[in-house]
Amino acid sequence: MEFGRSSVEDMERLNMTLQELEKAALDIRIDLLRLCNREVIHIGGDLSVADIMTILWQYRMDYDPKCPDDEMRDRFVLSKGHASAVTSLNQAYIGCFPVENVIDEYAQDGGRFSMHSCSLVNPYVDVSTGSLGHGFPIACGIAEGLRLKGNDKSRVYVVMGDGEQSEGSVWEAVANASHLKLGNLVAFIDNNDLSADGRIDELTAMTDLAGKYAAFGWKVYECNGNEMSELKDIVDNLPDASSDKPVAVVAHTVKGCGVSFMENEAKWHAGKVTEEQLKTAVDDLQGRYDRKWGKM
Ligand SMILES: Cc1ncc(C[n+]2csc(CCOP(=O)(O)OP(=O)(O)O)c2C)c(N)n1
Repeated sequence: MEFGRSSVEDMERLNMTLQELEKAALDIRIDLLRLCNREVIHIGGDLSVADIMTILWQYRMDYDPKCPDDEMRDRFVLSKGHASAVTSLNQAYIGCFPVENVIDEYAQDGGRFSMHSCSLVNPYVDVSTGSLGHGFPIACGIAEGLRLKGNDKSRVYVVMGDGEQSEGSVWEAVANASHLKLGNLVAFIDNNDLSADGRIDELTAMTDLAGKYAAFGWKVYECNGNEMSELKDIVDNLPDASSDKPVAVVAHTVKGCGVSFMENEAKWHAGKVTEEQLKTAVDDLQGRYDRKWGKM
């Protein structure tokens, strides 16, 4: 594999250990911070969802960057489209393009890496997103389309935010996916308790998401979405794509996860870090990893 420091060949990928996955998530977070030193990015929600994105792109999804047109591959929809930086970096780590291209070109006019995921400029993006509440219904349509084509192998993975759950279109799709028995649909909800400008429980009534999805007939998992072992346990044991209940993973996360001055701070929904803040952030992230796995 040519690009990405944590890139692995397909056959090796499913043997990735927990430590390798956590190292991959550490590398992604550090690259996010490097990028955030150059450009304003949605850093809070990129950091909260980094473990979910790492396990999906670098471990779970059947996705060969050499064959993006393969009908039998898994599909991915970033419904919280503002987390495009963490998505592009993970795509880079599996070999879609060099990591440094993402760092250098993100948010540049005419570039492949826009502030919100865009399929017009990046061939590895299945659906353009950014307007919250749109990607998820489209993911349901793709899942139904796969069924109609007789494809009972591919899954559709979709990642949403918890603030996004206040969009009415989300709940139309939740009901419809259950009605259509879309067991090939796996929805991750990055439940970091914060929207762009405050706490979800103070802004809307969209709490107890696990209870809500279960009430609509979904198979629901709840976990710490910043704990790789819990995520791995879930993605290792998903029901078959041919099963009859859509799957929701309500992943409790921390906005700004891993960076002391960003954690649980709504003001870090989007922003840029100074050189000094970058150093503090990288020390925080590296220290967190070293305390768990020992110094590299
Ligand atoms: C329809 C729509 N309304 C408003 C916005 C502006 N907006 C961008 S991100 C965001 C907060 C979303 O919160 P959440 O889904 O929890 O994302 P996260 O905290 O994980 O970044 C909002 C309101 C938007 N992109 N689309």
